[in-house]
Amino acid sequence: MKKVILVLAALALLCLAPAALAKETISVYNWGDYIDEDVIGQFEEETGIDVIYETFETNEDMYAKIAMGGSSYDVIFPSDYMIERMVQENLLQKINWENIPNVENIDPRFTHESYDPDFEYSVPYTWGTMGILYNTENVDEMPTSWQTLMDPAYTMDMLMLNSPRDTLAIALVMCGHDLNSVDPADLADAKALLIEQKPMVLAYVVDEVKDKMIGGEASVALVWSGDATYCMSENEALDYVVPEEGSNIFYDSICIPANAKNVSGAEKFIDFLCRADIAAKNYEYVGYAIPNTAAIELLGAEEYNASPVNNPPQEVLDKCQVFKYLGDDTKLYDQIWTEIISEF
Ligand code: SPD
Repeated sequence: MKKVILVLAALALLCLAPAALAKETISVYNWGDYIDEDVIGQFEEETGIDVIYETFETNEDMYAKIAMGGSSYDVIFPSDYMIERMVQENLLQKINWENIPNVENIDPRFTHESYDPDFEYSVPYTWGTMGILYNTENVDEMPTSWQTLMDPAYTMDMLMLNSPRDTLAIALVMCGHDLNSVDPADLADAKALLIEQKPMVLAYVVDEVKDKMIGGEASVALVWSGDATYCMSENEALDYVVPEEGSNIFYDSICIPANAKNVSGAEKFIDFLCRADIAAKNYEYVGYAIPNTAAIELLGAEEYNASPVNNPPQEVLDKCQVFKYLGDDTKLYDQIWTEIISEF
C-alpha cells in the first residue's frame, strides 16, 4: 500500500513540476520601433516576468489580428480611433487603476479624451502630429502646404505612409475636406488625388521612412512627428513642418485586450512603463512626445518643451483633429486604399 502511495505521489509531483517551474510571461503587441528594448530587459529582471514581444505596423494590422480571435495578447498599443472601435466591439477590458499607481505621472490633459471619455480603457503612452519631413539641402523653402506632396519636382523623391487612415486623411485635407469625412464624394476626390500622386511616390513605407530619410534617399516624406524627431537627431539637414491646412493629432495608448490571459502581469508592465525613469528612458529612444509629466521633469522640461516638433505651438494644435472611429464606413476606406495600392 505504502509503495502505491509513493508511486502516486511521485506521479503527482511529475505532473505538477512543469507548472511550478514555468516562468510567468506576458504577451505584448506594439508598433515597430516603439520601445527601448533595454526597458523590456529591465522589466524582466525586476519582476521575473518574461515578455513575449511582437510588433505591427498599422492600427489596421493590429486590429485584424486581434479581431480574428486566433491570438491572445496581454498588452497592446492602439491609437485613439482604434481604441474607440475596440471598446465598441468589446475587445478591450477596463483598467483597474488601483494596480497602476504610476498613472499619477500622466498629465490629466491627456486623460478623458474623446475616444475614452471616462478614462476606463487606455493609458496614454505617446502623442504627436502628422507632417512633412523634408531635407533642407534639396527643398529650398520650408513647405507650408500639403500640396508639396503633389509637386512634380519631387517625383520619385517622396515617401508616403503605408497606412490607409493616415494617408487618406491627408489626401482629404489636400482636397479641402474634413479628415474624418465619410462622404463618398469626398473620398472619391481623395482617391483620385492619391492615384494622381502615385507615379511620383518612391515608396509607401512605415518604419523604413527613418533610414530612407536619414540616408538621403528622398527629399520629402509624410511622417509622424516622433519619427521626425528621431530623423532630425540623426541628420541635421532634416526639418519638420505641420502644413497650414491642418493635420491629425494622434494619441497612442496602452490597453489590455478583453481576452488577456495574464492581467496582473499586464498591469505590472503598464505601471512600469508609466514610471518616470522608464518613460524618460523610453522617450530618449523612441522620440515620440510623452504625456508623462514626471518623466518630462526628469528629462528637463525646458529642453523637452523647446522642441516645436514634440511641443507644437497652440496655433498648430488648433488646426489638428483627432481621428474618429467611422463605423461601417471604415470598409469604404479599406476598399479605396486597396484600390490605390493595387492601381498601376
Ligand atoms: N514606429 C511606431 C510609430 C507609431 C505611430 N503611431 C501613429 C498613429 C497615427 N494614427
